[in-house]
Amino acid sequence: DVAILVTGGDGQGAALRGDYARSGAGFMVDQGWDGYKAADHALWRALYDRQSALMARYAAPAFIDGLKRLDARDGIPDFRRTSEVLHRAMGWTLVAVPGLIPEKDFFDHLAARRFPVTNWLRRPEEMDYLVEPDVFHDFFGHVPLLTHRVFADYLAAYGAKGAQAIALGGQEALARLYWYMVEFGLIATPDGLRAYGAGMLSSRGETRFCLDSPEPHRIGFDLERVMRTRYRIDDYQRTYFVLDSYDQLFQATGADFAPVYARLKGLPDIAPTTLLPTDRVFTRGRQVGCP
Ligand code: HBI
Ligand code: FE
Repeated sequence: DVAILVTGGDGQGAALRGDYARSGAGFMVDQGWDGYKAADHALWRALYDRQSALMARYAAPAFIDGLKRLDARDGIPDFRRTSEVLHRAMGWTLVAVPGLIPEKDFFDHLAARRFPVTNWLRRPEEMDYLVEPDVFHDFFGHVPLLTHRVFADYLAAYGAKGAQAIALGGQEALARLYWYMVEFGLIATPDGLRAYGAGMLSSRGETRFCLDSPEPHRIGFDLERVMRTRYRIDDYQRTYFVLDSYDQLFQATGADFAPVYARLKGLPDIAPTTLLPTDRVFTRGRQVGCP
């Protein structure tokens, strides 16, 4: 039964909410845009307004630019329309999926410049938090940066690395790279640190926490450091990694990861709260209340 399980980051699994029975190749489904109700669009606008109000202070300039270009405030966007805009800009399209899909299919979509977007919206009582990605997380969080040349190219290059990772036992390392640099990435700008990750920018609480809180570490990006660091899926992150530029991320994926995975096999994982002497520290977190 495909609906049962997709294994999350560090091995945690969960039952999934979407309708997987209707999905075809690559778990693609019809978005079913005509099926959204007025209440769904209203909830979208509430989420959108709440979140977009925070962006000027917290989000990276490239994210803010992309969000404006998507013109998605009025209601849950029709992916066919957004795909036209994205395809003209960067060669990406959006495909609807029922929710989390197996890693292999996920990587294949990214490599083909198709971004999988969940087609259902959370319930009103889940405004602040839900476990699985929904259309608000996937679209508001991820799609704006698909309008940015370098980041869009990075994400496709990332997807193209999936098959090798699966063959060499590097999935965990590759998944951590996604988690820290696509879901929860920070970037240094002339005005200070800014967030560009979908995980924090689709969450009202973590948008503020990731930049304002004295608790988490903020450490300069280093590919192998990121790949060795475990992460939490049930709470705000204890460490965020900081890019100097999206180019830095793209350059890092230019390397062959086979020797990287081989090296990582001999090295221990790093806990989410650990700071190493070799880290380039932007801020050292207090890590209060963390084991
Ligand atoms: N499926 N729809 C969806 N969205 C994701 O972000 C996603 C996924 N499947 C697997 C997956 N992410 C992770 O394993 C990534 O770390 C690769
Ligand atoms: Fe995501």
